Amino acid sequence: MHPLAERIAKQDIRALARAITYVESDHEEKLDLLQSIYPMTGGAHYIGITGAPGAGKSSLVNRLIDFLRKKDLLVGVAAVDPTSPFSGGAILGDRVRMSRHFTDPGVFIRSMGTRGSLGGLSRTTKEAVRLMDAFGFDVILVETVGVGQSELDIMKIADTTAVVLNPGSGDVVQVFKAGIMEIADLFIINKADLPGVGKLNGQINSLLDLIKQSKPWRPPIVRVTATKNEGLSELWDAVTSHRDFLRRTGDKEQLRLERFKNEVLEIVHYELMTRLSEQIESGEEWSRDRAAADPYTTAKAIIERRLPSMKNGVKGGMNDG
Ligand SMILES: Nc1nc2c(ncn2[C@@H]2O[C@H](COP(=O)(O)OP(=O)(O)O)[C@@H](O)[C@H]2O)c(=O)[nH]1
Ligand SMILES: [Mg+2]
Repeated sequence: MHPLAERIAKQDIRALARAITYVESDHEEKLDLLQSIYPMTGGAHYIGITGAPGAGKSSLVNRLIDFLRKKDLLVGVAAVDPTSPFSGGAILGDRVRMSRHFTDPGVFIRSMGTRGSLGGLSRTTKEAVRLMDAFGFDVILVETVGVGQSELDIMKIADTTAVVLNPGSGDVVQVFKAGIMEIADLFIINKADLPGVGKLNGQINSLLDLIKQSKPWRPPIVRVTATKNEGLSELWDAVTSHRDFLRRTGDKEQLRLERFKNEVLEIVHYELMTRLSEQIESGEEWSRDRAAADPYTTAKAIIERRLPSMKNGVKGGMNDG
């Protein structure tokens, strides 16, 4: 077992932080480490929280941490929102708001994405969440801005995906266009202290009628005012109902299997691409085929030459266990 994995198993928080740095920096022992911690995962419930910048995701996460800590649950947070107060692009007020959690050993907050990672933000985040799961957090919150494909990809790891909307903002249309509606398990109308809650509720319901007809789970809509700490228990009830639904219907297994498959593909894709890109950039691969003069022929030649050896091409330790 990787020594960091052993320390993570003993709930050594410094080891967890170090391990996430390994993941972010594509450390050469990263795959060994992830392989070691994999059997320790599966205990946490992953909650993705997505929504436009300013929707109140960080405020909500902050309140949820308090709420869950009162239930004695261990909470891990991965913040992918570059503007989130956890990530350093922060406004002072938010930092102060968050800071009390830093002294609580039952809370671990890590911001992702400010560092560039070769593996891409979504992969790095998944791996960080895995590490937190192995550590033994009961609930892992992933905050992300719902804007691009990588955010959508991040949400695919969540057991429960919550989409945060605000009354009077019109962002429900954006959410619909971006395909986020389909992945939502739960809608949070945050800033329910503002006018237009009923209207937004109606809009969400109409859009749900359009897309969700065949699904057995209809995403509930909960109203929250994060700044006043209102609606948190309703929100948690909705999350636990969804969790129970997943367990009852076996969808959780299905989800994990689906995830497993996607992850294998991602790892294979990434490992092959990195190796091949290195060779191509150093001229090892493509210079041999340069005479072919067009990129298609050259690419084809490279693929044809590489394919037979692919089964031996993945970094050590990946295919022996
Ligand atoms: N009126 C109102 N404002 C809120 C509420 N929740 C958050 N805000 C404010 O919305 C702004 C953006 O919040 P933040 O949590 O940083 O949003 P994020 O970008 O989605 O993480 C901040 O000024 C918050 O104080 C709420 O329930 N009601
Ligand atoms: Mg934020």
